[in-house]
Amino acid sequence: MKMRIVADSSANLLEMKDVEFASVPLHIIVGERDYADTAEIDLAAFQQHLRDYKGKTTTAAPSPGEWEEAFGDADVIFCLTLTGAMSGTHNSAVIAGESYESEHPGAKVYVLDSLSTGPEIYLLAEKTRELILAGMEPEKIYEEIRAYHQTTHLYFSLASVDNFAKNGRVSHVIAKGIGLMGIRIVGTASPEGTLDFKGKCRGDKKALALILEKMKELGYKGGRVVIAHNQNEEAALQLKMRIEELFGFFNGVIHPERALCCYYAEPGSVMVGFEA
Ligand code: X90
Repeated sequence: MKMRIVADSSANLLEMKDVEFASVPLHIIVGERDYADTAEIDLAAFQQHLRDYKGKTTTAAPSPGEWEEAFGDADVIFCLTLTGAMSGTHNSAVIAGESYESEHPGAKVYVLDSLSTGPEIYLLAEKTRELILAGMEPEKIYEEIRAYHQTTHLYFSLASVDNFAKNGRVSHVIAKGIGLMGIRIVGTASPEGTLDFKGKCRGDKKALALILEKMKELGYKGGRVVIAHNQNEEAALQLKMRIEELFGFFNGVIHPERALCCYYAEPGSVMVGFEA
């Protein structure tokens, strides 16, 4: 039985060892240009274009066809998506799953709404991989992933929410004043899969301290951590150091965001997924 993990590009994940994996790109539209968020994208040039471009920019979910193509010829697909409360990506995956199952009798597509994005999807993908490699049955794997999902969280520190506001995903009132003088907005993914702002901080140091405080409040005890950043490896490393100080080790990974996350979590931002 051929099993495959498929996640959208908001997971900042391009490949996985020892299992079948595919990433499905969201799209970022800057003027005439449609950037598909794949491994081929030149992130530096993309971000430069975003900075320079003064007109309207937007994003788009992958089409059901793009999802289906990524399913390949697998018998069982674990499909992990960006929150359906903020994007059509999840819906598109559900449609693709139904179509794939009807075209491939016996095949099964499990579509899980992460109600989150980025590092939290990354954690779910890692867990799915672990369960596949352990030789578990698909139905049991899906059950375990859903149970694991109850223990994972996302926190973030954003340097600006302009692109959220421009695309009608947060109000202009909230957006105002952020992005000025090193103000960071700290927030989390709500249980419904929407942005839940927890506080404004001056500078990374305070933002990271607030994130760490929230992590401990939620019961973080040194579990797996995934940190994604947009041109702010320094903040990611600071958080890693603070976790090491507290727990004696850092069980995690740090990586740059891919294009979709870079668009919304603008330069200076940090996203943290963790188990509690
Ligand atoms: O066009 C589309 O369908 C894509 C819309 C995507 C909206 C969410 C992107 C989030 C990127 C930003 C920081 C964390 C947000 C947490 C949301 C629950 C990352």
